[in-house]
Amino acid sequence: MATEISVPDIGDFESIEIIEVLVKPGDVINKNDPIVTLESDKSSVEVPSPLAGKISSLKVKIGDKVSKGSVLVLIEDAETKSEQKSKEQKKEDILPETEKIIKQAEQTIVQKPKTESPKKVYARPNGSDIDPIETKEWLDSLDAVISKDGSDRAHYLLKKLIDETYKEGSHRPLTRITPYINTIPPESEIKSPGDQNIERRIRSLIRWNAAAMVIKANKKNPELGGHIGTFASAATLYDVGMNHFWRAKNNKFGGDLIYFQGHSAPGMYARAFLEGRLTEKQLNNFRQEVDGEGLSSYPHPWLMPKFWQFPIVSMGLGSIMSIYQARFTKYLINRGLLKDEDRKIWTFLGDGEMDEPESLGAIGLASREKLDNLIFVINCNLQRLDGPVRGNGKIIQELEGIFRGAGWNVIKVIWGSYWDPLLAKDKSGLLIKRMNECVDGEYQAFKAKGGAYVRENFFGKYSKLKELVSTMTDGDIWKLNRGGHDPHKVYAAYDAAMKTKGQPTVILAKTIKGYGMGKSGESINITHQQKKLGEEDLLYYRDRFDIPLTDKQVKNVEFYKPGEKSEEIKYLKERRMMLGGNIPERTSYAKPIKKPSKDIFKSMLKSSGEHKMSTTMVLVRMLTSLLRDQNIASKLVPIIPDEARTFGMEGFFQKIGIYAHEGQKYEPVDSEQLSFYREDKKGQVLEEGITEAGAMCSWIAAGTAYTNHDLEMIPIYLFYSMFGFQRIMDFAWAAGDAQTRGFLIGATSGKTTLAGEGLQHQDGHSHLLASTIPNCISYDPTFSYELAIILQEGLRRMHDKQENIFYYITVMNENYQHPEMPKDCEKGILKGMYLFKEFNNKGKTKIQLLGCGAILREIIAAAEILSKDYNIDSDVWSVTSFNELRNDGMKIERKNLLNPGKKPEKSYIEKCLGNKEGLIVAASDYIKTYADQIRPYISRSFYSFGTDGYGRSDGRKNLRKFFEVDKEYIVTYALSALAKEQLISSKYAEEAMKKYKIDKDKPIPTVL
Ligand SMILES: Cc1ncc(C[n+]2csc(CCOP(=O)(O)OP(=O)(O)O)c2C)c(N)n1
Ligand SMILES: [Mg+2]
Repeated sequence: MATEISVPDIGDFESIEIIEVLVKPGDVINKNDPIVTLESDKSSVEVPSPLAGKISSLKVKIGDKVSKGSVLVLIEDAETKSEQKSKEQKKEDILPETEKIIKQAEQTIVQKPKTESPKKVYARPNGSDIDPIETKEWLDSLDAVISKDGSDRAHYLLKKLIDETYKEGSHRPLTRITPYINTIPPESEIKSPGDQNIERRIRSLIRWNAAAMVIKANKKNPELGGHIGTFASAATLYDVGMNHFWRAKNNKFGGDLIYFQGHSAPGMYARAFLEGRLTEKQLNNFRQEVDGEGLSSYPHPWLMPKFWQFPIVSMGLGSIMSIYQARFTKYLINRGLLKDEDRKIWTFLGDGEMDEPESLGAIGLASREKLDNLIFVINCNLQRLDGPVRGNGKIIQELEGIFRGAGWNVIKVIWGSYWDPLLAKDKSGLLIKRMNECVDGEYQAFKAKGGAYVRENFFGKYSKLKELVSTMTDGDIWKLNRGGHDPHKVYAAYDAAMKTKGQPTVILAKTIKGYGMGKSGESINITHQQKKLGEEDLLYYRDRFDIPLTDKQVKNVEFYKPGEKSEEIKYLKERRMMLGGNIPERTSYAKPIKKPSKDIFKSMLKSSGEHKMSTTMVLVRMLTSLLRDQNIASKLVPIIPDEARTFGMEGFFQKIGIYAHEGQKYEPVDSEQLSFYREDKKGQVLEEGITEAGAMCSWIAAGTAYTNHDLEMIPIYLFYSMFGFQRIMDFAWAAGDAQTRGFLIGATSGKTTLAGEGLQHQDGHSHLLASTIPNCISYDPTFSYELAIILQEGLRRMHDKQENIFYYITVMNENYQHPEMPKDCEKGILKGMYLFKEFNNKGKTKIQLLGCGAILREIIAAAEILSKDYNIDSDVWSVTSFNELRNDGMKIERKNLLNPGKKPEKSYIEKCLGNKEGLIVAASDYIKTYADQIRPYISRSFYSFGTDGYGRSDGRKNLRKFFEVDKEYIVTYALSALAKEQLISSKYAEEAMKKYKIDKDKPIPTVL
């Protein structure tokens, strides 16, 4: 007797979408087995069956919207079931030949639709096929279409059908995820041409040497650390790429770019050792870099500049950096600067790493810009550092949904070839059902606990599945491999990824963390940090991978490298030769960009007269001049995250165009205007939208094009100074490691100079952040000529002389007049300070006044007051960089300390101030620590002022008063400091305080 199972009371929800149908007609289910999954905007929920029985028909499909009372399935309940049981009983008595005949006969019988009216119950719903015959007809038609016209035609028809149903009011039956099986069916797999035996042997040797390297280092010194489990899980993923796909850079081809997962570095070293690119001594010095000839813990181009290309290990950065790398490669191609050779960018990521916002933050851009030159390989070993990535869910399914939703081509490589016959044999669909229902926490345990456990806990859930593996031993079950460890499956996935057009591809490869490590590490929670293996485990590892080492050699953790003439070494080298050379390898053949002629910024060295300008405008003007320089024009890459108008750069839109891979498909709303929003396939401006991280990644890609594309480019990224280093410090650090060349411009900088914007916008410390990066040179200039000299020198050093440094320069939005450049100050501008003006004509007392950025003008004004009102002389120094002064001071101090017997050398700051009279007062628009940096190199009284504390919104005048860096405070503090030194009476300072209404009792700004 059939019973209707319908949607039970589900609270306030109405019209909820079915996202999964978990049963089909003919399924025999138990009470509480899930029938469908419903998803509202708040949650998703499975609807379990209130009855045991056989599903006779399915009334819903994926995408349907249901409410309380909607019928889901018809089920033949227990009564029917007992009838069925007795039938089955009878069936067993029939001879096999007869059974065959009956089966054939049954297939030809068209079942009559049931006429009895079903019993209606509110129930835990189910889902099934309401008309299996009709379904079969459709499926047969589909089969016919596929075999006649191919799967593209089938897809077209399906899409048409979906669109039609949508028009008729039904909702698109769209799911974000596919079943938990491989995306590529076995019959569509392209087979690897490789010799699997040799490749396995090579892989085993790499595995061994990688693990041995970590173990040896830690035997020597347990402080050194390292990882075995990560590479162990990823070895096949790398090997298939190295043997068959990754083409190296050479004189005929630009080379694929591979972003290796940072902590799988031991595997790359182990391969390079077999290739003869690294010596045993270097391997012995893994993570011991100080004395040279050591190997970096992770990929650090700064430390291994001929080997590593991409600094990866801070989780998440690899993902977004490679997306922008792929995008920048297309930019260069579209602009006609680079040949299109179908080069690919491959990025290896951990599944745990995908939690980082940076990992997923730019995947939309990758599909929007159709980056089919980009392939992600996510090693889904289901574990991160502490434990499972998604113990209660399935990371592969989650990532599939996310990437598919973002428009990526997703290839799941879940099961290895040993599963294929089982999947083919299982006609009940139960195997896939079981695969779908297990969570990652269970999958992890399956691999940690052995074949018998898998039989009981995976297959054992359903008797039919248990039956399916009944002829297999526990050992056979244990060998049922995961896709990411199967070179055939990995090859097929890589091949498909290489051929994908119009979309980026992500390969989700399921692997086992600590693969091969046995009880000591395989699939257990502590695997990540396992850096030692006991003797027994080592012997197990040797045996598991057939490493030809004696027990004694194993106990000594010796490396193993077969002779040069061995099959393995010959094969390995031959494969790389066929693919054009070594990977990874870092080289550069970029031609330098000739520095611009000296007079390109001539007008900027002159006084601006009455004309007032901000340094931002000065910079934009200089960039415009550079766009007229033949050598430079095409190489400039202006990068702006949706702030061009703030910085007055909208003129660039029309002039050089905004890069848009599809050109401009619309008439811009402002097309009548001069600076209209012009998008162009050959556009030069990278208008990034609101993503400082993305903009920074573009800057890194452009600033390392000299090595990745052998093209020297000049990236200049202008950001809102507060949203610069503070926001993307980790990228800036990686940029230094990658030896990025280019300009970072902190626009609207200074805590009191950016007025109304307030606390979150006012930058008082970016220079200090910049100072922490060893190869970053930073300046806080005030006048147009300073900026001109600095920019010219930057171009010369970075792009003509090709020094591996980058520049951070702050510019402001305060308009003022710019004086003519004083004589002979170029060197000083670059070294960090020069004498701007002397006030020498008045009295006996003198002081040294140091100012930078916006506050230099307050210092100049203070000097005038001191001279005019108090007869105090001063030397006014423009400090373009306290950071540079400190660097020089540090260097000279160190040299002097190391040469105690020699005449001490003078630091630059001592050379400037040594013969000058008077105490020193310094002020900047940054926190005091900025100017304080030079204190150790000064042997005189030194007072520094700055803008410590939270910013707030107000006008510049009020802000400078609040932070005590305006001319009146500087005058008052200078007078007070002179009084303290007993050079003048204290009354002057007291008078000044009255005159300028300075409140002694006002709390220090840091507490306000
Ligand atoms: C930004 C950042 N945070 C933390 C770490 C420390 N860390 C290194 S590896 C790791 C776990 C990585 O797990 P997963 O991404 O799954 O990689 P697997 O080793 O499993 O392949 C963590 C937390 C890091 N390197 N970077
Ligand atoms: Mg992982």
